[in-house]
Amino acid sequence: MSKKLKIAIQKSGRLQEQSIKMLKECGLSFANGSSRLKAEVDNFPAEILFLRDDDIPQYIEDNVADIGIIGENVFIEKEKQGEIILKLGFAKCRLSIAVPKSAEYKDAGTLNGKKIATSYPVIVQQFLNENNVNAEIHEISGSVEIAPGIGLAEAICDIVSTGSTLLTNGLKEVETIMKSEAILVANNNLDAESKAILDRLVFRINSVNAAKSNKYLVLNAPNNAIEAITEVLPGMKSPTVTPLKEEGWSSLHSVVNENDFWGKIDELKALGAQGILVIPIEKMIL
Ligand code: PRT
Ligand code: ZN
Repeated sequence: MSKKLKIAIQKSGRLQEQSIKMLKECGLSFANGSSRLKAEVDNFPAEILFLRDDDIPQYIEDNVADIGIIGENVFIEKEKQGEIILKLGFAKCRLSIAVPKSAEYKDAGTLNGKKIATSYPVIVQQFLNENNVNAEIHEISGSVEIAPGIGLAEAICDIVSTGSTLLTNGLKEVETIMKSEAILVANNNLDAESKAILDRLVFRINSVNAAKSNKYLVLNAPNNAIEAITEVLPGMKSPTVTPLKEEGWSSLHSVVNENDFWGKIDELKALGAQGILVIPIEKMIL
């Protein structure tokens, strides 16, 4: 039997839906019922393991899984063997220190002698060491934000996304100690066959992500503007130019990055482009 790459993803929670979506966009076909632990992939040499996110780093270290999708915060906190292969761009958040709204806070030194409640003792300790702060870490596994209110700690360190949880609990964010997003992690010692399958998967993820950040652009332009428009549109190579039936006019096809998209459109219009169409790209093979 040929080798299968064992891919661990979160069984349920914030990472689950987008992890599944990304693998499916990469063409992997598998069943994803919430009650299952494992699913075979029909059309790619892989199987999916559905696990608690906190357990994934250990499973990767123990070779139960070869790769996994988890929050960078969890990967750093668990201090397990493994290599970050890719940042995946979803589940973005930050790990921050927060204190009661009324508390005075100047800098990290303010935390000296204080008690900090968190589910991330390793990351918080690193932060304290870097800042030469001596504080007591109180590890709790959930509802960290209520700790100051019930007298358990003077500060907390927790994941923040919109900030509304802190706000409703009368807390203010005073330090961001790490930024996080979903990452693809792999065991450091994959054999050659598994590594080759991983490379195929990474190639597909990159193609899917490149497609998401680029748009296919079609426009009409007078022939005397083609030169100037080509300067604005680098495209994957150079734009495709085809003549229109109307004398002196051409159609140009190109790819533009979403980051500078509106800026490009303004420039193109100013150069005489008309009938501009913007079309999503499904996959972009780099
Ligand atoms: O059951 P399992 O152990 O698998 O899941 P879990 O409950 O441990 O994790 P889950 O699903 O809540 O989060 C998984 C990962 O998503 C985290 O490790 C982060 O990398 C990432 N992530 C992104 C977040 C958030 N955004 C987030 N907002 N994880 C948690 N939160 C929580 C946070 O703990 C706080 O309670 O949301 C609240 C803050 O949100 P705002 O929007 O009010 O600031
Ligand atoms: Zn968890």
